[in-house]
Amino acid sequence: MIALITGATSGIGKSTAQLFAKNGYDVIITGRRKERLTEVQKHIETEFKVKVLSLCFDIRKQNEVQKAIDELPNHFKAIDILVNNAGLAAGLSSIQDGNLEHWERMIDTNIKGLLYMTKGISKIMIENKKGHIINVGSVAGKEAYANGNVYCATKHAVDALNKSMRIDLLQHGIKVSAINPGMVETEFSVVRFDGDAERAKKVYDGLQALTPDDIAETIYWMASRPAHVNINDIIIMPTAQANATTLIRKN
Ligand code: NDP
Ligand code: 8X3
Repeated sequence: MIALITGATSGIGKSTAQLFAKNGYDVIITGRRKERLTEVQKHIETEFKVKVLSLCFDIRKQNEVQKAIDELPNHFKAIDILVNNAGLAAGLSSIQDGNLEHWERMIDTNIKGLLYMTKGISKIMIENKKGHIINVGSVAGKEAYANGNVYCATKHAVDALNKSMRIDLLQHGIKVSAINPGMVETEFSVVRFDGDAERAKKVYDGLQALTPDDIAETIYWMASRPAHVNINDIIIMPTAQANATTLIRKN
């Protein structure tokens, strides 16, 4: 069995790749940071004794995505699971003050990157007559919150694409699912705040956020349902978070 996880150099993607490997899957891991990919690959190979293929590319670049897909070695073409995880938030500004580079980065990664991967891999899945695509959305794809504007829009797009690709791929027997998490403590907020680790830490102050392992376990559970069962959509939150903006902090 083979699982391809995008954005596996950190956070949710890294935990998910490790959990699939722990369960015997050979894994394809992707990301832009070469050393991180090598580190994750070595760890998985040593710990779980499965085959790992690292693909270093920027998901925003359609030519790089397609090249990586076209050059997949035969063994790794039999992809059972695609986890469309690579993504980010950049900034948290009101619409009139938005930073255009942030907007382009989120749209190009969260929507266009996911589309490039899905187009290439779904074709392979159709040829193989099997497959399951799991899209990592967000509570931001279910609700809009102040200053979340473009990030929320990209994750609403993921929500729409999740529903739509499920319809398109139904006739081919390809499952399509989404997981939409609330706060997960990863590098997400450091990236959102352009490397400001102090500000990022405050996001999780006084509450127990979800861990990347919590999300990986749920993704693996979705992927391991019987053939006749598909989980369309999950919203998963920390117990201390009722919705995108209603939280209980201890301090
Ligand atoms: P991290 O920042 O820890 O991980 C993001 C991953 O995406 C990294 O592996 C990064 O790899 C990859 N990535 C980002 N941009 C690109 C790019 N242009 N090309 C290739 N890979 C890219 O964050 P999370 O693990 O938290 O985020 C994973 C997903 O979960 C995202 O889609 C995010 O929106 C979603 N999410 C996160 C939540 C949270 O609270 N943390 C809540 C809800 C959803 P590299 O930098 O090496 O390229
Ligand atoms: C990440 C969670 O609440 O910052 O998708 O949008 S949130």
